Amino acid sequence: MPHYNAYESFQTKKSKEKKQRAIEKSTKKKNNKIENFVIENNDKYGIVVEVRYNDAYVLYNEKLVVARLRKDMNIVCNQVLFPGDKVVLNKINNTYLITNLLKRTSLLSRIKKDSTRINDSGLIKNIATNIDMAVIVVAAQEPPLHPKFIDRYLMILQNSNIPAIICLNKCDLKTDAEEKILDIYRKINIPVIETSTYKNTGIDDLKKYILGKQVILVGNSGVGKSSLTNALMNSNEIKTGQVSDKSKRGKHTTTTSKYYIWEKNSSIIDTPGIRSLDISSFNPEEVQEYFKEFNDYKDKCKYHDCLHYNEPSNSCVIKQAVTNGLININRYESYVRIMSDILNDKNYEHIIEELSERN
Ligand SMILES: Nc1nc2c(ncn2[C@@H]2O[C@H](COP(=O)(O)OP(=O)(O)OP(=O)(O)O)[C@@H](O)[C@H]2O)c(=O)[nH]1
Ligand SMILES: [Mg+2]
Ligand SMILES: [Zn+2]
Repeated sequence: MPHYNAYESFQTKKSKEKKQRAIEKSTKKKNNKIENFVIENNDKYGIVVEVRYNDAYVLYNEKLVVARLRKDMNIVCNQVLFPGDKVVLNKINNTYLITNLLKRTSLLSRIKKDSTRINDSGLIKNIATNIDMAVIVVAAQEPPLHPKFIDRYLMILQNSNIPAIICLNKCDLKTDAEEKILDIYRKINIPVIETSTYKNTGIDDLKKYILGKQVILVGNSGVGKSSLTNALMNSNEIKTGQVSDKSKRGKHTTTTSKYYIWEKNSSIIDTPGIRSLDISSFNPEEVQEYFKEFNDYKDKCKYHDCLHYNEPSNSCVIKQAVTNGLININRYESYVRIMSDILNDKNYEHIIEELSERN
C-alpha cells in the first residue's frame, strides 16, 4: 500500500520536526538562563568541590557548605556545575543559594556513549572546569600500559586547550617494555614523571609540576588516581580499590569527581576512571592536528587532502616517515585506530600490518 506508507512517513517526519523544534526551544530557554547566571567576576566566591544531583558542596570562607541553585534556574545542579567552578553564594535562612557562576577558563568534557540510545548519538558529559593542567595517570602494570589510551587523552585535552603531563604510577612494577613506551612521549616533548604510592617515590616530582595550579587527574580505573591524591594530601581517607584479580582492571571505585586543596593555591581534582573515551565527534581531517610529530611531514604528501590512512605508501610521506622510524609506529597505530573509529571503518588492520612488515 504505497499511499498509506507515504502518508505515514509524512506524518512521522512532521512529528519528528515538531519534537526537534520543542527540544531547540527548551535548550534555548535553558541557555538564556545559564547566560544570565554567568558573570565575569566577583570579589567573593566559593569553589565547587563536588556535585551530587541537586546539591553542590562548596568551599566557602574556608568551610565546606552545602548549597543549591537559585530557584528560578529550575534545573538540577549536576547539569550546570562541576568541580572547580567558582560560584557566588547568598545565605538566606541558613540555606546557601548559588546566585551566580564566574566565567570559566576551561571546561573539560567528553562524549559519553549511551548504549540505551539506538543511533549511538552520545551525550556530552562535563567533567571539571577552570583547569590549568591535566595529569594523565597510567599504571606500569595492572591495568597494563597501552599508548592508545594516552593518545586519546592527549587529543581530548589538547582539544580543550589543557596542557598535559603523563604520570606513570606503580613504577614499582615497571619493566623495559613500559620504559620504551614512555620514551615515545619524552621524544615528542610531553613531560613524563614516574611515581609509586607504595614506595612513596616521585611524589615530590609530581608536586613540582602541579604547584600553584588547579589540576585534574585523569586515567583509567585502577591506575592509582585516588592513591596519588591521598599521597598529595598526606591522608588515607580517600577510598581506593583493588584491581580485579582476573581482568587486572580497576573496579571504578571513585564515582564522582572531587576537588581537593593539597597546598596553598594548589588543588587537584580526582576523577572516576573512564570506561571508554569516545572521540567520534572529531572530524577525520582534524585528527592529524593532534599528532604534532606529523607536522614536519604532512604537507609533503602527494595529495594535499591526504588522510595518511588508505592512501598508498608511495604517495604518503607520513607512512614513509613511519617506515623510516622518524615517526613512532605505536603513535601511528593510535592515529589509524582513531581514524577508523571516526570513519566507522572496521577494515583498518591491513594499514598497520603493511607498515609493521616494513619496519
Ligand atoms: N603496585 C602499586 N599499586 C598501587 C600503587 N598506587 C596504587 N596502587 C593500587 O592500585 C589500586 C587502585 O588504586 P586507586 O587509587 O583506587 O585507583 P583509581 O585510579 O583511583 O581508580 P578508580 O577510582 O576506579 O578510577 C589499589 O589497590 C592501590 O592500592 C603503586 O604505586 N604501586
Ligand atoms: Mg579513584
Ligand atoms: Zn599522507
